[in-house]
Amino acid sequence: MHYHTIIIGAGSMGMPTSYFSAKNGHKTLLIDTYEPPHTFGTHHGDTRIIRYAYGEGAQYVPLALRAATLFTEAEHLTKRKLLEEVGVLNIGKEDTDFMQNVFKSAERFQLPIEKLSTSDIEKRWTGINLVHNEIGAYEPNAGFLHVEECIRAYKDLAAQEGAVFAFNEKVVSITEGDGHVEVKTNKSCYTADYLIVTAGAFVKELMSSIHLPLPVTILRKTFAWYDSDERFSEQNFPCFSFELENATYYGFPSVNGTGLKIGRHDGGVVIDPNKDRDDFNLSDQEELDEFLHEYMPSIQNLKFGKTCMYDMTPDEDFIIDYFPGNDRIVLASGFSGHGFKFASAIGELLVDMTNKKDVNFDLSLFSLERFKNS
Ligand code: PYC
Repeated sequence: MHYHTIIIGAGSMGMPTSYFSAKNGHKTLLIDTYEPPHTFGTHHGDTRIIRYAYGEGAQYVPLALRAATLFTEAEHLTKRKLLEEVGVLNIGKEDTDFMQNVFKSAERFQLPIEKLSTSDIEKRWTGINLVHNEIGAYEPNAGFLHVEECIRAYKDLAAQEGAVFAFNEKVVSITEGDGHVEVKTNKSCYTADYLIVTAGAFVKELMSSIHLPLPVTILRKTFAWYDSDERFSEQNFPCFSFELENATYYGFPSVNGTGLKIGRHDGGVVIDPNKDRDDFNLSDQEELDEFLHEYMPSIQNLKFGKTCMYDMTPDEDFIIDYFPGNDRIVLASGFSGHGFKFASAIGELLVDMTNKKDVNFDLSLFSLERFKNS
């Protein structure tokens, strides 16, 4: 069977990509080893932060703003609630690159941001205890996305636009043909004019099968929910990140009484994504407890923890590029634990890339070229 576009990987990035491709009138096939939403990739765990005054660099801001517009559009089209504007509070020492970048991003793009002192923060959110002279950057219109709902919304939209799903099919080979690309799965063989690979943690093995080694490391990560009182509810508490001297933590208010959710962004253990991950364990909990003990001391009782995966690049910037020497293949990978918020905009731009349309974003940060000498 021949398609205009085949997308491998129906998770965070692939699902919206299939919608934008089909909406463009392209005969679109979306392949995944499982049927999303599921817990085998990088799109589970209820919530992901969406923020615009970007501490990782101002180059991300237009992409984040476009993503919010598209998620909101998808909300209206599907009547599913995707984005909650509960605010995001970034906390750290004023002189860190991250905090400086948050303020620079806000200034450059005229984003609403409040600069808060230690005592401002402690008075406003009495569950927080700051001990090292940290300051805050509060972005009131940022918040979080309901992850699985986002996947369901784009799955519905893609189906409505006529995208074909090949779920529960595992890709076994990709072959570059003359003017086309061939994809074999354990069940069938497909060809297409264009291939978009959004295979998350499985990208590395797929790309190495067509001789493109990627500097992407797959890490086991953990996050957990804790009992929390009304001060930490989504009505009263924002999403947060703490950029500490030796660690970065992030978290979410208690959504519908589920409890405060927290995770550690840095660190993690290298794993094989094809093997079962170790369950959330005591040492995972200790890492979170240590942070909570110091910064949110009233939070003490773990409810439950989960594990997930990050596909990390060495510089934590994404990979969004054409396959070297073949612009029929587009690659989006290495989202390094902070990609979900951009998923809708990335879906749209990947389709623009296959259409050879001018992409409205500066993608130089995401090029494969940057790894050339490493
Ligand atoms: O993008 O805010 C974020 C984030 C924090 C941890 C993982 N992602």
